[in-house]
Amino acid sequence: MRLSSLLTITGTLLTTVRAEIHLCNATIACPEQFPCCSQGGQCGTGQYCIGNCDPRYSFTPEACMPDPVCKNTYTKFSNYSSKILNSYTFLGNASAADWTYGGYIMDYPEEDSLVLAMPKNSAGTVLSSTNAVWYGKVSARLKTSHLPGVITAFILYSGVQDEIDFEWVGSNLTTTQTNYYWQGVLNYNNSGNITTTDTFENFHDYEIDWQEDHITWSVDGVVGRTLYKNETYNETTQQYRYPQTPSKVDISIWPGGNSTNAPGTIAWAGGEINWDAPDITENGYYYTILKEINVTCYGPPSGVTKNGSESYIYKNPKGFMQDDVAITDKRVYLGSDRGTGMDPDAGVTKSSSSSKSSSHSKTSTTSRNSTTATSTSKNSTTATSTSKNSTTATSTSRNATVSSTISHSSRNNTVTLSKHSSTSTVSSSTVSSSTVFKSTSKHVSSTLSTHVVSSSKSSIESTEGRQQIQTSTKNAGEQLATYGTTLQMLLLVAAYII
Ligand SMILES: *[C@@H]1O[C@H](CO)[C@@H](O)[C@H](O)[C@H]1NC(C)=O
Ligand SMILES: *[C@@H]1O[C@H](CO)[C@@H](O)[C@H](O)[C@H]1NC(C)=O
Ligand SMILES: *[C@@H]1O[C@H](CO)[C@@H](O)[C@H](O)[C@H]1NC(C)=O
Ligand SMILES: *[C@@H]1O[C@H](CO)[C@@H](O)[C@H](O)[C@H]1NC(C)=O
Ligand SMILES: *[C@@H]1O[C@H](CO)[C@@H](O)[C@H](O)[C@H]1NC(C)=O
Ligand SMILES: *[C@@H]1O[C@H](CO)[C@@H](O)[C@H](O)[C@H]1NC(C)=O
Ligand SMILES: *[C@@H]1O[C@H](CO)[C@@H](O)[C@H](O)[C@H]1NC(C)=O
Ligand SMILES: *[C@@H]1O[C@H](CO)[C@@H](O)[C@H](O)[C@H]1NC(C)=O
Ligand SMILES: *[C@@H]1O[C@H](CO)[C@@H](O)[C@H](O)[C@H]1NC(C)=O
Ligand SMILES: *[C@@H]1O[C@H](CO)[C@@H](O)[C@H](O)[C@H]1NC(C)=O
Ligand SMILES: *[C@@H]1O[C@H](CO)[C@@H](O)[C@H](O)[C@H]1NC(C)=O
Ligand SMILES: CC(=O)N[C@H]1CO[C@H](CO)[C@@H](O)[C@@H]1O
Repeated sequence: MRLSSLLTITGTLLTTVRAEIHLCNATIACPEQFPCCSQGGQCGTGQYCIGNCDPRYSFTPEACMPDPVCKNTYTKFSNYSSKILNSYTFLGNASAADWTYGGYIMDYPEEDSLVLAMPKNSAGTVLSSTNAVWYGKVSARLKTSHLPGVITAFILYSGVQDEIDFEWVGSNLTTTQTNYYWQGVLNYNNSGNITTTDTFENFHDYEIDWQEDHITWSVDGVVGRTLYKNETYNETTQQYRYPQTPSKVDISIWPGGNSTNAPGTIAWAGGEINWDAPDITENGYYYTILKEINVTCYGPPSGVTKNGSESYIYKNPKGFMQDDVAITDKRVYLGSDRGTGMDPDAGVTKSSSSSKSSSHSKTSTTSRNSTTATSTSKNSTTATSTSKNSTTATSTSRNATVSSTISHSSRNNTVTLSKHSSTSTVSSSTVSSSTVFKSTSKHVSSTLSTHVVSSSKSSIESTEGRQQIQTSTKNAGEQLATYGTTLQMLLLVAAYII
């Protein structure tokens, strides 16, 4: 029994213009104007073209920006939140940061850690590496979330939906689930369990050792599962259905048991989530505590096409297997949120750079005019200040009455960040409202705003259920077009496997 996938699709519609959504999937690629297909199955520019842009369903594979090559990192998340960039404004400059986030993060000095939070009714939080790994060893020291319906995940995930997973279901804290996917194809027999002591109470080291011919999943240095590539051969298609393409590292907390999810997902998640559990009423959120992540790169496979050393691309228009990947010096960042792999500097104003830091990647759900600030500093400012400024920018330029429909807040828009916030600042992704969350903790002065994560960078643990996703996205799109006012949409689509 196991999961699959969570997809958080979020978008902003900031105009009164009736909008049209372009969806993408195996049968429909994105149009030229919105060439990049996000994991949410939506077409857009900017953030849609970096991160986990899917080259298979984009206008052309080149619409997706190349992934920055693997980089050895040893990150201690102690007092680290200010170094993590907001994925909503991040345009791919991996030299600016090793990690981005969507959702809610805060420092937790007491345990020298970072809290990934999931306030009431929210989609949770995802932390993503800015560099890809193309074979390597990735380990994380963390305490998982707990209670039914609450999922913590640590995964490697590629644009074509190759995926290697650790997942924890909050209703069973002694089981660590492992799984893998090849190109998002469902397979009901790929999961496996590792038994440990309580994952909520204890820090454990979880390691994925991803090599060309095998993968091991380890807990505290003990291998709990091994998968050989040769076990994944499909006779019919004569393919190794083995994760084999450059992948980002994601750590996330998400509501598998949210009542709006598919019944099978809720069952897998251990039941419906209780949004009035003490975690919510006392802390203001469910949480995962992250202490450390190490990434150790292995070299690329022998025989790889190498025309540089900076980035990974797919060299064949139709092939997305190991042999289709090449290493180049192609640029990895966009000049603006209008940029795409075909024209990274589209939308960059020539004369001078604008000072606004607000950035909404352009999608087919937003009209041209909704992107007020065309420029985005390559190095986004720190998450906190970015969100503050963009809040201001957004709410002054628009009628930023945030609809209460997506208020993530618990009691009367107030989140009490009591447990983890003693001296920390709270960062959250951008933002259309500055008032949805206000910390009441005397130690936290910052405003915690609702988050809007571009769908290209949202809590992506996705693999399957594209059809469900398509359907839901379309409905949401219609809704947006109908309301036609400043409105944020947050849509969680989760799919499941029995
Ligand atoms: C981005 O950040 C990197 C490293 O912090 C720095 O070297 C580079 O100059 C910055 N670029 C811009 C445009 O600020
Ligand atoms: C969770 O379900 C509630 C309804 O119970 C809904 O309002 C909310 O949007 C859902 N959250 C997510 C992230 O799907
Ligand atoms: C990360 O690497 C450091 C240095 O080698 C090591 O001390 C630490 O235990 C590692 N952490 C994890 C989670 O693997
Ligand atoms: C957790 O899952 C394991 C493996 O399926 C099972 O043996 C164990 O009984 C479960 N524990 C609880 C508390 O459900
Ligand atoms: C793994 O454990 C979960 C309970 O935590 C159980 O439902 C599932 O069947 C187990 N999977 C396998 C492959 O044993
Ligand atoms: C797969 O490869 C491993 C290691 O090379 C070997 O031990 C195993 O027997 C092989 N399995 C199959 C099914 O070929
Ligand atoms: C092999 O691929 C075919 C075609 O996609 C599929 O129908 C079949 O189920 C696969 N076999 C296995 C063992 O996964
Ligand atoms: C954008 O705004 C300009 C001027 O404010 C207007 O002329 C134009 O029609 C608008 N375009 C869209 C797509 O709303
Ligand atoms: C936006 O605000 C202006 C002035 O406050 C008001 O006249 C207008 O009707 C509002 N538009 C919407 C869509 O709420
Ligand atoms: C918010 O709720 C708290 C307790 O739940 C209450 O004390 C406070 O007065 C409320 N504030 C507002 C503005 O309603
Ligand atoms: C792709 O999306 C279109 C339009 O939403 C839908 O008709 C079609 O069934 C989808 N195809 C797949 C394979 O999901
Ligand atoms: C670019 C920009 O407007 N930066 C401002 C962000 O907000 C802080 C204070 O909240 C200002 O000091 C910055 O100048």
